[in-house]
Amino acid sequence: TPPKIRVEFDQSTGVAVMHMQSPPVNSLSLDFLTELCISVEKLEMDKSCRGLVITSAQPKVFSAGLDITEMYGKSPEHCGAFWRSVQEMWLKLYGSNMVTIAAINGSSPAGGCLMAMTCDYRIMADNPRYNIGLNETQLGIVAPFWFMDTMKNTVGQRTTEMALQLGLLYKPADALKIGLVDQLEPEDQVIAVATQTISRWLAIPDHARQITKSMMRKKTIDKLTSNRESDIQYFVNFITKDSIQKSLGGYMEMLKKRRA
Ligand code: CO8
Repeated sequence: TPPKIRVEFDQSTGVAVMHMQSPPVNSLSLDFLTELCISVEKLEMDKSCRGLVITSAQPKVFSAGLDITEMYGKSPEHCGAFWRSVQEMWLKLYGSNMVTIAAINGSSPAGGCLMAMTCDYRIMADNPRYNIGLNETQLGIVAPFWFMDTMKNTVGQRTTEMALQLGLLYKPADALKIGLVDQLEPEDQVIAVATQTISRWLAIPDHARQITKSMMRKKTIDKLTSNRESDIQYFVNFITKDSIQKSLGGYMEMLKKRRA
């Protein structure tokens, strides 16, 4: 199978661009997340790599979020392994020492939005057909506490409270208004502007910026690190419930019908 992640590293700038290329919609499967984590870890260990731009090689979609087929009709063991990989992705990206910028060149629901929110800065394509947000309640599921915390840290308590209950997906202009993204750019310029913008962040002494980032995020990260196993247990119990499986099944049907 072809790689689901393609990394371009520019030695002269110290910036890597990570292209997610898992057709059709970059859904976050166990395989995809495993590959992504290995890529991030490699870059993290490479002292010459100081910045990371995350973007999509798929048209119209940044990432469709968690791969629903990994949580539907699967064994508790599988669901547990899958959830551990979702945690791992978040821990690696939210805790990264690199400057990270999400170049959101398409829709970014749920886990896709989470991934974008782990970054230090978000640039989204100015296309009203795209949307971004944590829409979990629309699937009849509940965003875990660390999804909630990440959004709260990004847009604040009140906006998060409303967005999460209603499962809101925001068009780019509205996402900009609430601060869920930081900048809008024409679709074909998102990646170029991201690589330009990152130089402003890289102009700051690494150690000062890194310590600042880690101090800002430490409490949120520690909360998951110290509750990892119970979070997995909670997820497995929740997702394997008949009622939740039924909601997920219905949602997948809806996705397929909408297309037909
Ligand atoms: N997982 C698996 N398959 C998916 C997913 C997904 N998340 N999203 C789309 N697909 C499939 C579609 O079913 C479709 O399959 P097929 O070709 O067999 O019909 C194919 O991908 C292409 O999808 P579309 O035709 O819909 O493509 P579009 O370009 O029209 O739209 C979108 C792209 C906007 C991404 C659209 O597919 C979409 O809205 N997808 C659903 C996104 C979503 O709601 N994701 C939520 C996942 S849940 C999550 O991330 C957090 C869960 C936290 C769990 C907590 C529990 C405790």
